[in-house]
Amino acid sequence: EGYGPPPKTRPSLVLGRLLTVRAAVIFLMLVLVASVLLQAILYPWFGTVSDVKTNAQLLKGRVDNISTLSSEIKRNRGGVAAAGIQVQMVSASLDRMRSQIRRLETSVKEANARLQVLTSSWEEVDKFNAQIPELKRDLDKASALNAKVRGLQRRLENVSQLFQQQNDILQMVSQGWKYFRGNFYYFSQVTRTWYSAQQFCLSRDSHLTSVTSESEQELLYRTAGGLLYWIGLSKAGSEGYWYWVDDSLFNKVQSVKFWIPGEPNNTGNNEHCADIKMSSLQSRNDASCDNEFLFICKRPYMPSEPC
Ligand SMILES: [Ca+2]
Repeated sequence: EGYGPPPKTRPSLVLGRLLTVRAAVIFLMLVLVASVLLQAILYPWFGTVSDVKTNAQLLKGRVDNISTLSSEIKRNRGGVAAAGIQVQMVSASLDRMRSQIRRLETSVKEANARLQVLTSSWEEVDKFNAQIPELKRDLDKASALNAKVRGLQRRLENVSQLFQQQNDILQMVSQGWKYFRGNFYYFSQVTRTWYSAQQFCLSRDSHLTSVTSESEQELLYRTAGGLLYWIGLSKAGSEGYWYWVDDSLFNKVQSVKFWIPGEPNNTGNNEHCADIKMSSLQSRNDASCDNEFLFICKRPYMPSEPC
């Protein structure tokens, strides 16, 4: 208020202003006093106000906290959604695992059933194994028995063969044949020429008899009893060698003792067949083949196949 060109002041105005200042100072003083008084009176109130203030501050803090939480929640909402998807995925995985576990359980049950079957089979095998020694003993017994049976069978075959042999011999004997040391001999009832007699013998699967041992010679002359019988000895070829008609080997040295002394004399140069006529070891004579004499056929015994 003191600066600027000096106003053209009037004394009334200056006085007015002075009064206003004084009034203002007084008013201020009054306000000061009133405020002191009010403060004194309202002091307890201020305490309450300050509490309220404190409470308000606390509330504000909580509101702040809540807003912070809210923003955090907002931030986490995305995370929660992702977690939800993950939970769904985990749940699906769990479902798959459950079904896999069920399949595994089924497989395990099947395997158990098979195992039981195998176990029972194995028990069977064990039973068989336990029976093996007994079976082996039985087998040994059976094989011993089998050997016995084979032995008996062989004996039976032998017996059967003997029976067969006896049967063959009896059959031949019943037809008039004599059996001696593996040969049958037939002494005829009728007379024939040497050749005709040989033909008869052939028709009975035999030949006019050969004589290859002393015992055989003895059998023949004894059975002949001094009667004339053709035997299977004849001369062959221009040299006139004696031969057996049944192809036995002619033993010239051995046969010397079987001729009647002085024989063979080949009377009339026509005696080419031999007979026995004496009841002795020296019983053999040569005679004309056209003579009709009794005759002796000889057939080796051939065992027939067992029936
Ligand atoms: Ca003679």
